[in-house]
Amino acid sequence: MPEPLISDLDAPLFNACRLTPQQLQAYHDQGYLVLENVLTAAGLAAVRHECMVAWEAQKQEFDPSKNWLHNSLLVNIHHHSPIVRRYYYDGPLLDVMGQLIGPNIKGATSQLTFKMRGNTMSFGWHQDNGYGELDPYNTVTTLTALDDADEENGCLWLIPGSHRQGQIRVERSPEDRAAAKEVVVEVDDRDAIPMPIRAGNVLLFNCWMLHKSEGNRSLNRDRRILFMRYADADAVEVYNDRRPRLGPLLRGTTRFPEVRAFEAELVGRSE
Ligand SMILES: O=C(O)CCC(=O)C(=O)O
Repeated sequence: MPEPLISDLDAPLFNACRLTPQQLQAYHDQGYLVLENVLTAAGLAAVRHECMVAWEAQKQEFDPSKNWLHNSLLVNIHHHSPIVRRYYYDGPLLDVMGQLIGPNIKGATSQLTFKMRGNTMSFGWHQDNGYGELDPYNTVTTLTALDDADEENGCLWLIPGSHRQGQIRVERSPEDRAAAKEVVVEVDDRDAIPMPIRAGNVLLFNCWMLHKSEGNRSLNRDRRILFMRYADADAVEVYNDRRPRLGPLLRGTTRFPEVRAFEAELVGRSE
């Protein structure tokens, strides 16, 4: 059962964010950043609650014979949770995306990536742009921790500075894509570091950052993450004849009418 939601309905859910010049420099040098307390305590409780209602309605127990899509992902979570939708469309991360991407921003992905206790499946080293190459190459992945995560319960690992290698192309057939087959990159991981994170904090990284995670080996702690990816509003799918990635236009403008129209009614924009 999802935890009951006991909260002050007027309490703020999110804290405003703006990167300092030092944080911007660190992002460009190292390819990642951690932002603290982006969700308030009330926001964390509310997001967790709505995500668990959706998760429990749609997902079954961990099944080692099935793939990560079945066991760990719930896509388009913003369709199921009004609070996630607010956070994805117009939360404090949008100001940060303005600093990292520019004035024209669309949502590229929203999903839960959950490793509940007992889910011992790992994700191999990959770049998020390896799962679907978007151009321009300034797409940002944001991972909002809904639990404290560490090595025991399957926190992320990354290789600081690895984004400087640029796009690593791994052959993927249309069948691989349709089957959501994992993309695993061979890497020299001597400089890899675990990224423990506190619930309510956000890890964000560049689309070329090499990252992975191990299984959740804890017997009593889940590892729940809200994954949201943002792109330039004109970003195209290189693997798809450079057609525009369809995603909600969240800031500014785009040259693609189909992006302007995408989820316009949900965003609250009239076309
Ligand atoms: O949820 C995880 O452990 C890995 C998530 C990840 O690497 C991704 O979704 O790109």
